[in-house]
Amino acid sequence: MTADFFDTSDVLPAREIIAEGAMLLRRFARPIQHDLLDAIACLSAQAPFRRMFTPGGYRMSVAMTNCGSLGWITDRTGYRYDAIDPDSGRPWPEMPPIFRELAGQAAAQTGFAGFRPEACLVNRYEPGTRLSLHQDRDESNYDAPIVSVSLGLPAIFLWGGLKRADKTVRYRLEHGDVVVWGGPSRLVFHGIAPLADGEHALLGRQRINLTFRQAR
Ligand code: MD3
Ligand code: FE
Repeated sequence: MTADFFDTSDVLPAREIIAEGAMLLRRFARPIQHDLLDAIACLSAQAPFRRMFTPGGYRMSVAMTNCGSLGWITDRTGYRYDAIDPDSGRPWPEMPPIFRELAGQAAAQTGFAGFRPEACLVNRYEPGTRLSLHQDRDESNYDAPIVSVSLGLPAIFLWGGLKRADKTVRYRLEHGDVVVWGGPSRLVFHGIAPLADGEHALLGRQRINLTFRQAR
């Protein structure tokens, strides 16, 4: 088994620090990947992915849905959290217990005990899809972190500063990676570079990202 001497995949640091308050747990979600994908199939059958419009009139290239008691939406009138899916007129699907547990465990591991997200935004990327640089500031409570889970094709995550013009650093986020964004990192500008084409063994030509939020 000499080849294994240089295989560091099982000795990666538990937490990689991106910035103060931003911690990457590589592959953290992999043990429950199948449960996560089953739950995403179930919730997106009830609340299908859709491309929403921004207040500026552009249609986003990312397709989105939500689960939990609140969901993030955007339309011509603005960005907000709402208990009702505007496409169906019904509440968003309930947050699957496995989602809640994953988010809570990741937050606890990185020093944010008692994380109770009521919203989970589910983003779907296909090759070419991007998310331009933005801040997440529609939540009323910036003391709580945001927990993100990457599934499927890898993405280049752009990590900026507190001003839009600050230079960005690139991180590759892969299947199963979980990042907790809190403290001084909570209001940092960030985005996703256009998704490169590829084929993922479980998800095919797509990337799905979950973001767990305490919206109020
Ligand atoms: C840093 N999503 O939904 S996840 C978003 O991959 C969003 O779909 C991206 O940005 C995605 O708003 C990036 C990483 C992420 C999420 C929220 C953050 C990083 C963050 C909030 C504050 C700081
Ligand atoms: Fe964001």
